[in-house]
Amino acid sequence: MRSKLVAGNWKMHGGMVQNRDLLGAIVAGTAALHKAGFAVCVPYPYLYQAQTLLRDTHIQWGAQNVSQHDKGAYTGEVSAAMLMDFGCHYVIAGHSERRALYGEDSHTVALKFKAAQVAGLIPILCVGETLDQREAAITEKVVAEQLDTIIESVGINALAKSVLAYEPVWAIGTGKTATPGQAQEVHAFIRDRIAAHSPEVAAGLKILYGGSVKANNAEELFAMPDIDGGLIGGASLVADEFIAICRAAN
Ligand code: G2H
Repeated sequence: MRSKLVAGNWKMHGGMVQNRDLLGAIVAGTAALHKAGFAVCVPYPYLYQAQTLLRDTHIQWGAQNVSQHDKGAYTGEVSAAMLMDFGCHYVIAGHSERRALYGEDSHTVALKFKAAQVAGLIPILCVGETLDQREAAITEKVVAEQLDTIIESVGINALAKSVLAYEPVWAIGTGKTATPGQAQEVHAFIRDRIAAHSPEVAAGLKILYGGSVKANNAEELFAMPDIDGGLIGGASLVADEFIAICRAAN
């Protein structure tokens, strides 16, 4: 039986004062929830603050991106080993905003995924289709390509040590959530595709849903058999919303 995970993706939001209040509220508000796991993926400059405030709590933390390189002349980049220095547990790889705005293709995402695992991080690998792709009825083709590139590159056993997130691009930050049925359909497709390589890996892998998850839709999404929690953007910045989503997963 897979346990659920709720991970916040703060994107480029935050500030020292509001982070302290938000993290304090999340720690307190989820203290009685012992079944699911909880994490926040914060901007790089706040990793030290997250480590300081969360180290003795049940909330884990991570980053939103990582370099595919170990070290070197890569101005502005941050390595996986550096993230480990700040106690990170997770790192998001291949978020659609990175793919669309920063030109990260599936090959680059695979390199980042590998670099994260080599350092000891758990990658949260995001896949998902755009609205045009959904309307052209190629959702499965797009998601399969994103997934297959990773599996071919890292192998099925490495995939087992990661978390997947299905995030339909048309549902991200738009207020348009996939219906539980629409999300479940793609989650089941992803799990089946992985099962073709290894039924054990498929059965154990967490597949999160991301895209406008809110307190008022989390419960029905998380009730779906192949949805193992959520990657939460906007709603992870509001303590009450995020705590309610965590409660829905517990
Ligand atoms: C999708 C999600 C978090 P939001 O990007 O990864 O963001 O919940 O704001 O749609």
